[in-house]
Amino acid sequence: MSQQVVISGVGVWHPKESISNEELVDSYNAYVDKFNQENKADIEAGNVQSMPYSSAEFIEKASGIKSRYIYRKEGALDVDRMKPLIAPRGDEELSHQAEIAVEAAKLALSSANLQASDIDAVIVSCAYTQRAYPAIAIEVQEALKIEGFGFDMLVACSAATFGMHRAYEMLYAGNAKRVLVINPELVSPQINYTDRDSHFIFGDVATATVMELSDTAKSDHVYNVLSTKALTKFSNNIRSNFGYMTRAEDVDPYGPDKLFHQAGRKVFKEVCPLAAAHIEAHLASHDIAPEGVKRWWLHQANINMNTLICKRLLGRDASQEEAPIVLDEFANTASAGSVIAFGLNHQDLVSGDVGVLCSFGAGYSIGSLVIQKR
Ligand code: CO8
Repeated sequence: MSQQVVISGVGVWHPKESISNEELVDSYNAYVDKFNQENKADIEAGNVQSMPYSSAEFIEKASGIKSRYIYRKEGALDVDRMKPLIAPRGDEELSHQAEIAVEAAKLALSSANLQASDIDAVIVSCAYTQRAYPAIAIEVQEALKIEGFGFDMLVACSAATFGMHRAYEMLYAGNAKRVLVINPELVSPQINYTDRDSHFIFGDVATATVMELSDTAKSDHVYNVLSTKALTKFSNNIRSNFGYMTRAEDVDPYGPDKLFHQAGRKVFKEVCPLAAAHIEAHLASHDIAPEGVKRWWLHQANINMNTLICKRLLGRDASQEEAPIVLDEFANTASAGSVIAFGLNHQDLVSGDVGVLCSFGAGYSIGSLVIQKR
């Protein structure tokens, strides 16, 4: 193969507002007090279960998360609301999700030393899109004045890596010359802030990468994509059932089962070995041993998962330099986590250094790219 697909730019955008564990827990616990007080008689009669308190110490210990960014903080901590308050926008205005996608895209373009007019394909890949159509990618195309084509794709936690996989194939097929892969993870509207098992997990962010062929790439930090590898295996352990069918089903479209929910412990136990085996096999296809990897840009769901996966691969703990953790600041940002880790920790590698970018989670879905600094 004479041509080489590369990642030539990356952008990480986050909202200004954030919520610390302490703020989140104070609000949740106040909600619990209110709920338990309002349902006192039913709780005492055994008809309703009392709600338990959350704890900032638990959250940090169980997940490594200390804070999370949020697109609109107003409303999310209000015990009478418990969801962000986001003003609706008309059809003639830029949608919220396209707006944050454009922010990340501009950062990625600038890091690739390119203009929007250099791009000829846009993939918006993330855990949710705010509507079915027209595609957010096509709205972004219009906002940035990009000729060519665009489409949306959803693969939950692996949307970003799977989107990069599609870009890789499109470039090798000659169907596009430069592709913007954007991950506007505007997840806060789907978080159940009244569920202590999951209220702390997610944060809002938008990431983007530029992928092109090596001979056109002119940025300071170009990464050759040696190959891509994907795996999916159906699991009900992470679900979000909100969707267009609810109108016909006569059910509450915003009930707890319609929002994000999971069996976190099961996910942890099942996904860690799957991810470690997947990465090991991907590296083996290049005759690269895990010790030969300079940096691990892993999915950011839980610090303990990343520790375990690295230990399985390396037989020892990985340092923060080897496997950077960003979820303390960002929390789980659905598919964007590994791209944030890459975006904030890739400039110091030298020519020839190899790294692994890998997502794992809902689906289950695992997506990896073995990349090498040019
Ligand atoms: N405060 C205090 N106690 C708590 C809290 C809390 N907030 N939450 C749970 N507890 C309690 C539990 O009830 C349990 O009590 P008991 O022992 O009495 O039953 C105890 O603490 C221990 O609970 P767990 O066993 O659940 O605790 P874990 O150590 O397993 O930690 C985690 C829970 C952090 C959820 C952990 O299991 C985990 O991270 N698992 C992996 C999950 C994962 O990777 N999920 C993928 C997420 S999906 C994704 O990334 C993208 C999806 C799309 C995004 C959509 C966004 C809206």
